[in-house]
Amino acid sequence: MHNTQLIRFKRHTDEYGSLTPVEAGVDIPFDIKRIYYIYDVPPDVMRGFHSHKNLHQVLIPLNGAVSIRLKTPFEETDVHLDKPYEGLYIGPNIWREMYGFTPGSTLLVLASEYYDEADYIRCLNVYKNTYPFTQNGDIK
Ligand code: T46
Repeated sequence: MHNTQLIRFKRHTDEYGSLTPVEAGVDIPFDIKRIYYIYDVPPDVMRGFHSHKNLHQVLIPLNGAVSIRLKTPFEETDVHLDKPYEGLYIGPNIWREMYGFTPGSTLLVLASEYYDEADYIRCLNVYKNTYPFTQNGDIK
């Protein structure tokens, strides 16, 4: 989907296990100002339901799995994350909903900015009405 991308990181695997390095500006298309992680999510809980005005993020399922529903006023797609060597980049102006967290899963998020509630749009109608692009990607 527009303004989102699956990123595959390097994997160093041998008989002692696996290691995945993640470098800002190399594997991640922004400087990382904040990390947070989501865990202990009960079954059947959905999270998210918002978009961001300026924030860039990469979501990495460190263990377990989670599904992400991505929406714009014109597109919708679901991405299943279950590999610790794959991350989902989500740019600004994309609505996201997270669901299907497996028991014991941990979702790591790398973010381009410090936490700022003013950057969130948490109402789907406001999101749709203020979406800055037309269907063919031109600025409104
Ligand atoms: C996103 C998805 C993938 C903070 O105090 N600092 C933080 O850095 C964050 C991210 C959250 N919070 C507080 C705000 C709320 O009181 O933690 C509480 C839960 O946040 P929220 O309901 O926004 O969590 P999610 O899982 O719905 O969304 C989070 C991120 O907020 C959001 O940016 O894209 O994960």
